[in-house]
Amino acid sequence: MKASISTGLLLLNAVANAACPYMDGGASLHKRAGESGSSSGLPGDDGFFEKFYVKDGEGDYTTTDFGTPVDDTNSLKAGERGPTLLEDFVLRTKITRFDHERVPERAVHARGAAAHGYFESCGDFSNITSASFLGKEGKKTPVFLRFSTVAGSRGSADTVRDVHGFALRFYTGEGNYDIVGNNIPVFFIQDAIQFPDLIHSVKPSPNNEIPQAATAHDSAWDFFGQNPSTMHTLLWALSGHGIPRSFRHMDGFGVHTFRFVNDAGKSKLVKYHFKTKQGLASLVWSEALVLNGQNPDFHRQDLFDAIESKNYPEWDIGVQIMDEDDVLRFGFDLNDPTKIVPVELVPITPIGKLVLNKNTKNYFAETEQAMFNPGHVVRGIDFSDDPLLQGRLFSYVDTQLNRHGGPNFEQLPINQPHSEVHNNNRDGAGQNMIHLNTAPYTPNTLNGGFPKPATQNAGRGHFTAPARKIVDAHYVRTVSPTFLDYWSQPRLFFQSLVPAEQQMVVNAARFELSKVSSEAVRKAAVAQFNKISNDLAKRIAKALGMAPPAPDPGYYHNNKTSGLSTFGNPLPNIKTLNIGILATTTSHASLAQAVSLAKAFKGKGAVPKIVGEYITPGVDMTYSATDAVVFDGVIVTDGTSALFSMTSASSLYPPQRPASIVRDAFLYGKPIAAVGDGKAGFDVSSISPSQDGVYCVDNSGVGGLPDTFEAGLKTFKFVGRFAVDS
Ligand code: HDD
Repeated sequence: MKASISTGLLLLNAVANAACPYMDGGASLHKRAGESGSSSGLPGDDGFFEKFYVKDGEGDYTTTDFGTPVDDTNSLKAGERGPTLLEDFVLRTKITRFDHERVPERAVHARGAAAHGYFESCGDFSNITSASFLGKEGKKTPVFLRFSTVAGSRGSADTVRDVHGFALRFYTGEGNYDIVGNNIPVFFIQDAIQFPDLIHSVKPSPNNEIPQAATAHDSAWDFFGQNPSTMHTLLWALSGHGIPRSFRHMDGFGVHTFRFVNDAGKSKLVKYHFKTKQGLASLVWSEALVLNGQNPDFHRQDLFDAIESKNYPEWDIGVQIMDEDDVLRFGFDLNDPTKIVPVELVPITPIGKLVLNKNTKNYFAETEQAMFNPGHVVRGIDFSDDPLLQGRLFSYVDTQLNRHGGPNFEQLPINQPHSEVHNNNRDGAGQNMIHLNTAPYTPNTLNGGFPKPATQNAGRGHFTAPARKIVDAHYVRTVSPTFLDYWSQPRLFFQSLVPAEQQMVVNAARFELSKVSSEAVRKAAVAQFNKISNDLAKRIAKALGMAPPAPDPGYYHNNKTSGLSTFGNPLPNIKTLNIGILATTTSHASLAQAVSLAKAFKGKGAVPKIVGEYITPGVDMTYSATDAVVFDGVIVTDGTSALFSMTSASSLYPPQRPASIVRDAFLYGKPIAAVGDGKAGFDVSSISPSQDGVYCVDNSGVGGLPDTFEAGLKTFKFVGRFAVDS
């Protein structure tokens, strides 16, 4: 597309041009004559951005923002060596624009990455919801999904321990619908009024802004210890769910209970689940720590690369569907966001799949300016009385006003619905539309009565579920007694984990609490853990040098549920997994073997990288610049034994780097393999080839290695290597 910046033409063409959704009277403000607009041809891509907004910047001379062609590479000076003149509008406007490039980062979830894609409905669900995107089997709706961490600032590292945001927008034919969820199905608090307290406690200390993107400090644990509602989410965050392998390898949840409402006004309570089709996978903590330095962009890079290589991540979307009368039926309150509904009580009904198939083209315009809002709902969707959700409905609009300094943020390309907008909202900072209606009020006769209010029965308007009602009650500032069991479900979670992941929780709590300096805060936290499980509390207390607490069994039970452990199932395939193939540039045979193994793994959809001492044909990366953390499995080729000698250090890379890659991969639970004398890489760290996930073959057996190793990669983490408290 030729450059499309000349705003002077834009408006004139707009009125003459094709129908546009964004303006009274239906004329386009954005499409220019000669612009064809194009979609990528991918399913669900309606070409919205390309059609209306993409500017490629090629071919034209530089202009100012107001269209005057100028030279913006030299400032205007009084003589060649003289001072710059205040008159230089080119300099002043360029610098002013630069000074204003940043908008305030998100108050929470500042660090994130996003992609476009589509949702495909797997049925006609009009019997339970009138939401149009669920009205027909095979119906595709464009989506935008942003992943994030919560506590860190915009420049923080990806692999910190945190709850991860899963904010999904559907651009439906009847308006934008946002599910602003997380990868953990519960939340820390039950009332939005506590949100500033929660966030103040987890954010860095006000005096020195330490630590960044971490809860391993006194104030966070002070808050957790004093607010037992945090316990359930905290346990999830301390498990593998807090340090996912990638955004693609985590589930998403809507967290709150919502309502589906059909055309007739009949409603159901629903909870959303987004099940990753890549399989659940997690890092281990020591690995995550190294990754923070090795590649702080690890997760956003993974997402971007997967989509570029056409390995489009997918999630199955399902809902747990409950009747209005079920709200207190299960022994807890469905309006309490600290509770899951175990799948044994209510199974998940599939409603479709989500596919991400298109990267953003401009991080700021799309990812940074995306303004999600749980209050973006469409006909067929309604809220619940969850007090956390109710408060969020205020907060998200308010925060966008702060970030964008005015009320017109919904007009930004990424925020615009792909359906028509008609209303009498007017003016404000950054208004893009030229509204032609001179009767911007309702009711009116001068504009034929338009736009008219849309209702349940006219104009397919959004409507509140008729079944919603308030009970006859007094105003209170208190917690509902139906919200007060804070410990049964964290116990259910802990008991549903495999022992190795339970140990991860214990170790994570030990790590975090060891960094807490206040003894009182540590004691309060252990007391809360003890209400969940005496075993858990004793194991944590041990590392903190505290006496083992006596059981506090008020909420102890023996129940378990399924599907909660990150280590429950092998991955479905090895596509996009990174394999480090260690070779040496001193041996042709080693490199040739590496190349042939790489070919075999590429055939399986994996991403092999050949590592050598220096860059030469065949070598992808050097020992000086890589580490075990960037690989999901490591293979050592034959002919490399000299690399592992403890006495012959090479100046080409940090001391013993090849040996530490093999050793660390083993310690992080990854599959490792050696061919021929590459076994020296195991011997130097006393790694026994008889262990699970450790493969040794001679040169004659190298042909079968890809298949064997594939099975190891699917297992992903060999948790038998991790010590568990006896
Ligand atoms: Fe929130 C952003 C998820 C409770 C106030 N939240 C934000 C994002 C996600 C969530 C994924 C990032 C959206 C994006 O990618 O742009 N938040 C949740 C979940 C919650 C939750 C799952 C509980 C179930 N949030 C919550 C409460 C409040 C907020 C109770 C305030 C009362 N959240 C915000 C915010 C943010 C935000 C300050 C920051 C930037 C933004 O909204 O757009 O308004």
